[in-house]
Amino acid sequence: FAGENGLAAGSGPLYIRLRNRVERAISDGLLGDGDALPSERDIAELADVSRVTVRKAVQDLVRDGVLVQRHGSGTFVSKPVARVEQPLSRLTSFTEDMSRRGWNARSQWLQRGIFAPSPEEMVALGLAPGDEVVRIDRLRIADEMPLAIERASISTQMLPDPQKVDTSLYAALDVYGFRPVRALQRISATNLRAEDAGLLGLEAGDAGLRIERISYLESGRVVEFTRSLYRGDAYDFVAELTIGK
Ligand code: 16G
Repeated sequence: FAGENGLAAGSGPLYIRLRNRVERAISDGLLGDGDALPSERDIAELADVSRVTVRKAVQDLVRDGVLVQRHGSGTFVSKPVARVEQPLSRLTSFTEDMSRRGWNARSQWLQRGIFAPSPEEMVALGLAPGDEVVRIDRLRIADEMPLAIERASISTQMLPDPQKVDTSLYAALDVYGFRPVRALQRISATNLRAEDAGLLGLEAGDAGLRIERISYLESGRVVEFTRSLYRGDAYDFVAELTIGK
């Protein structure tokens, strides 16, 4: 940050000169995507400016999205987030969506097993007392970027063995002949809680999309009840609109 002659040699406000210096360090590759910035005190010493000047330059770069500040851990160069444009009218699986884009889909398991259903699951899946439910909770990851947390509930009548789910839930359901053909989906805005944000690589309070999907078989029976949290900074849900007749 010091440069050959320090910042004093340039013209214009000091914090702007420091800001430009940081941007140059990024464009020259001295600081890469996701790299941590030195501490405020170290930058002040290196560039021979006050900490107030450093704070102003950093604030400016955070406001413009060049840097991100994480409480307790420091300031980092922003990583560009690839946005996913997801059509709202087609019933597809995460694995299919990602492979269509040439991305590699994988999941981190949060929970997988057979449980007594909650009242919410009983109503959504139309279960009777004594029925059991398979829960498949996963962090969905594409090309090593976490995109969504999905908590799927399926009746054991349609998915008797949760271990059969490898990469794709829909592929596993297909094996049993229970591929969904129609779904209802509700999308609402939410501020992520710390634990969910942590899994998604975000900060508590960041924007998320809460998505509830209920999928149906050709026969009209419900096959899947899934509650998801998608990253607000990574998803655009798009739909074609037509005028009513
Ligand atoms: C999609 C669905 C999810 C479904 C999953 C199956 C939403 C918004 N989307 O992500 O309901 O369970 O696909 O994907 O809920 P898979 O076959 O790759 O496991």
